[in-house]
Amino acid sequence: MGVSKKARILVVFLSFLAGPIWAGDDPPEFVLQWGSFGSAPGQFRGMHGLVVDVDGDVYVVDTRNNRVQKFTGDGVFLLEWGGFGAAPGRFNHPHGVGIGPLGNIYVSETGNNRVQKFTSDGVFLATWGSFGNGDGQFRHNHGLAVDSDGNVFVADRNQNRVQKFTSDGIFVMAWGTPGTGDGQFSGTNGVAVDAEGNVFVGDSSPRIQKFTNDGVFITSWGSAGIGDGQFNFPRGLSTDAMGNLYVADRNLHRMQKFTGSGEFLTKWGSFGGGVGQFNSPYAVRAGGNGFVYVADSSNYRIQKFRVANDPPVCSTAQPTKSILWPPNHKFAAVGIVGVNDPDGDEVTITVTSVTQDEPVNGLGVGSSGPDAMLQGAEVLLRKERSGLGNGRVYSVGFTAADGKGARCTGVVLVCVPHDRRKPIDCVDDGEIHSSL
Ligand SMILES: [Ca+2]
Ligand SMILES: [Ca+2]
Ligand SMILES: [Ca+2]
Repeated sequence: MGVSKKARILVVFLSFLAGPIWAGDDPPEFVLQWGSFGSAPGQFRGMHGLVVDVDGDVYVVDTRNNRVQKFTGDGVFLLEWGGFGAAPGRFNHPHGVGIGPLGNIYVSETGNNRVQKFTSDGVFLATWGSFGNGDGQFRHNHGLAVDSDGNVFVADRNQNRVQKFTSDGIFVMAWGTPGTGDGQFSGTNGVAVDAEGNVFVGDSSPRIQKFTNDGVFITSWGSAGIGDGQFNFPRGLSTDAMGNLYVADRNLHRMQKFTGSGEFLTKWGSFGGGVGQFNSPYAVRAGGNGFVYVADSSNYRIQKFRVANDPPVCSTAQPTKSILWPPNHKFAAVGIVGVNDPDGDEVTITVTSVTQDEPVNGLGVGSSGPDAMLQGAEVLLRKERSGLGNGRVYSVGFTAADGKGARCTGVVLVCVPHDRRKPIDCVDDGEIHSSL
């Protein structure tokens, strides 16, 4: 017996005091990479943006080749469009890219000071923008993001502002002035939008600022440096489905991940050409299915990572009822609560086994059997104990799955005391009888 009887009795009662625990966030794991220097399909010359669609396909803005390339999530080349020029469908230094709720692809071009809208196969749909200071005009427009309503946010870098447009390019509003105060910018670079419509902007202060969908300042974080939560050039921003924010720091050659309110979660990467290293990473994008892609620009490759998934924590589990009374031989339904997932995943509980420290049928315990019935997330336990004993202890085994392939197993104890005197008499005699 690894756990003393006393300790097991204590667990029954102390488990009510246990709260949720936080287990941090591990860096994503490298999965694969593709690309090399050149202009053939699947080759790159400086990639400043990328985006992932609902099917998991990846669109890469191949900046100095003036084209967009589309790949499967594993890097198989699908198609490309563009070519140098100012005509519709051509590019002059394309930078940021976003994807609309209908799957349309929006590309921000610094050389032509405009935004172009395409189908997911690269068919030209619309364009807007020109060089200048007015509404809907740009001066070196960089990052671009699209919210779930189709609004398009463009980081208008040299004018230290963000401009918001409808999905068809009608100017809605702009915010930002030069400076380092709240709502001010030192060169807007990266922009991202979460599922609630909050807008994140990275500038060269360097820091991240968070705004409402209408540009009202919410919070900011970051300063110059190499510590956790510090930046040099936060160029690429991406939210994930959970509302976290990834930041690609071009000059520090690393990724950082934060909660939506700026709490540091993890980081990875260093300067170099090895697996998981970076050379001027301009863009990061969290796709579905837990994958994160990085445009490792001066290594002329895309690296794909898988977000580490922590299993749920079963040690904090509690039964919904730890004492069953009165001992009238009837069934009581008992569930399991208190299992938390460090990643915030929804946890599914399944009760898998029940044992007890008294015989199912025996002297003074009644001839009723079985004494437990599995009901998925719950178990029915018979309110029964030996009249000659010291209380019956049920050990309820369960698994908790997070829907992403990780699970934990645990046991909670439920007691039918001998009587109602205090302290409650519930001694686990250690004998193992299946209750089923
Ligand atoms: Ca998990
Ligand atoms: Ca029985
Ligand atoms: Ca007992």
